[in-house]
Amino acid sequence: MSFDRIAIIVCLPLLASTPASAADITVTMAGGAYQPAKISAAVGDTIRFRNDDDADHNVFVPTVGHALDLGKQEPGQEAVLTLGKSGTFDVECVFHPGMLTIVEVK
Ligand SMILES: [Cu+2]
Repeated sequence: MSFDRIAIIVCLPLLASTPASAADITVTMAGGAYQPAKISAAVGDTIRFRNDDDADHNVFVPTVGHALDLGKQEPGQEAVLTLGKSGTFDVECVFHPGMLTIVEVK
């Protein structure tokens, strides 16, 4: 394999997944709450949900058109959500009723 080919393979994923203006937003999960409780973001941004707690948490979106479930985040783990389209949706934790953050994507 030539050096040219190696360079192309290394660079393509970076170009495809990281628009120059995309933001990387961190949301913490601790004490039975997401922080912040309301998030404004743009299409292409990523939200990093980080479990800073000593209990398991979850990222679950029930909102029609945005529904997803990122599974369980154990203490110290994080889940990354890339925002693919505009709209407003709720993020809930299936383990803790009332744990909520609202994401507005422009
Ligand atoms: Cu939780």
